Amino acid sequence: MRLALVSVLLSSLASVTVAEDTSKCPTGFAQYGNSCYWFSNVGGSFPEARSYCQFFRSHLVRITSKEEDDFVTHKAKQIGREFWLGATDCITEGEFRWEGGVPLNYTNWCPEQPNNDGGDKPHHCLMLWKRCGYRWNDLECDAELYFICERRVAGCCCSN
Ligand SMILES: [Ca+2]
Ligand SMILES: [Ca+2]
Repeated sequence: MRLALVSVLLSSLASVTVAEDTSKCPTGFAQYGNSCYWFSNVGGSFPEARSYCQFFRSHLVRITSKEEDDFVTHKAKQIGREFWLGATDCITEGEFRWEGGVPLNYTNWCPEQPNNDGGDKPHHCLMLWKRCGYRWNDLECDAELYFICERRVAGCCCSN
């Protein structure tokens, strides 16, 4: 992680610390279902985005249903930015998986994507593509995008 990112990360800590009230999500995270989501206000490469989410005890978002996709897309449209999602095809070309190795059972690819097409930089990382109505596209992983972190709501699912 670059030094600049670390300092941005630390300076934005105040906006993402865990709230002391009854909210099930940390301040700055939006709740939907059993998850909390943070739409970043800083950009970074895919690896930087992943580290950033880990720092906040979360992971890059995994979209596993049409309903969750609608929630994420609606917010992304409101904000008007493109975001990293938490999947790559780094292990096997063409086989996208969420971080942790989970296959993508729900997808919302832009037509003709994923195309892995980046000349000398192939596309291995998943993003919400504004030009395609915020449907999914694969992109070179060192592109700088905003990103979405997800974590379980507090007290959720502890028996699992
Ligand atoms: Ca690829
Ligand atoms: Ca692509």
